[in-house]
Amino acid sequence: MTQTEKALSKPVQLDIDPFSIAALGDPYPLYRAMREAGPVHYSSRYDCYFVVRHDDVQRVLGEWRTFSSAAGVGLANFNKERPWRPPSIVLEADPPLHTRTRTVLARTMTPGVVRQLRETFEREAELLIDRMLDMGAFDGIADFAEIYPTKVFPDAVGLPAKGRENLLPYGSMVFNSFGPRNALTEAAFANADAVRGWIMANCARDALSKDGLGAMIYAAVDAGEVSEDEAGMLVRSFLSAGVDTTVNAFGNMLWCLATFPDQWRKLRENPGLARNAFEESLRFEGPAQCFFRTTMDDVEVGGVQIGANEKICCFMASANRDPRRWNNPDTFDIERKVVGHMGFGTGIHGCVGQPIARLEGEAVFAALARKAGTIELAGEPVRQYNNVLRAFASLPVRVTRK
Ligand code: 4IA
Repeated sequence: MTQTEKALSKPVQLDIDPFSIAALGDPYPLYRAMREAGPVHYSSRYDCYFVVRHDDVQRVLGEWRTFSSAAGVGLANFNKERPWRPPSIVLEADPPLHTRTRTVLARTMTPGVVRQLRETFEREAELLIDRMLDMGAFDGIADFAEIYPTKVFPDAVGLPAKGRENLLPYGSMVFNSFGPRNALTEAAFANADAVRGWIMANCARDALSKDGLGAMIYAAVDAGEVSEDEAGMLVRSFLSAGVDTTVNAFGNMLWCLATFPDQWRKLRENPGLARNAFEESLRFEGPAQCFFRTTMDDVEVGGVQIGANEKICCFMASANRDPRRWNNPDTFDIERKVVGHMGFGTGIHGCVGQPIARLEGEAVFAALARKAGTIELAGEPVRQYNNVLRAFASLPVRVTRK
């Protein structure tokens, strides 16, 4: 027996369903059990491997040649089944296509662009927080988390105001589709044709303002970097990835602040911690729990041999709680050194919108820290179940002014 043969072991057979309602409601005990049982798990239910430890997740997401995104980053293998929509030309793509499209997207998120957006984002954040403080008691989802990201980012993109109620239903379709076809996916597609129709119509050059991030994408057509159709697809990426993610990041962060009063006190006393606090919430309760890759070859992961054209699910949210990487991983600590968290993913597909997500989070939670005195839950939070997003349907909260 050679060294490598000796080192190889079988994946742990997984009979728990991480996409069941019970697991989605409280995934962290399952992640811990999986991390402790072994680095790689095989689910015969889904014919898919699960990777749960920080170093393995980092490696799989890092080695894009071996672990491809082009066959989809959900459970569906586009080599075997038809995707529900034309694949994203940035998310569901490998280099060189991915490199070209990402470059165009990234240009709309530079520090210079963020500097220009900051004033508006901060003004809107103040208005939002004043409204919440006037209400006193409110729903942290409908009255808070869903309000700001469905306004400031679409405004920045240059999307018309009419029909924006389609954004969240579309996000629900996109994110549920990364998981298995189950009752959640079914429900998300209830009004699919109308929702998809509005999204596609509003990705067109003529639908968008002349001075937004959308127009910057279309400027890349004029410069010969992408085609007109590709530009529409990249605007679709903005609308797919840029709203539900921040909405649920806001809801989860608010839940953290209402649930851990010592951390809220620290933030209130030092609003300058808002940026790191938001980051810590992405480690601790990140909206994007997991994404998949497809193996391009026979490969070994965590001592387990995996064949070609197999799906691997990387649980970033488990990596974010791995005690091999983090001290007290189950503690929400807004002063933690949180670099290396995977709430934005990692590697070449790491969130391209993160400068804008951070701007939104910092603007809103710094304004909250400056203006609010107390934050507490005013009732039982209700979960929103989604195959890959950690989310609340409602979050009753009470706040007072400083
Ligand atoms: C796209 C992973 C998630 C945030 C995401 C969803 C959709 C797209 C990109 C990223 O449509 O390009």
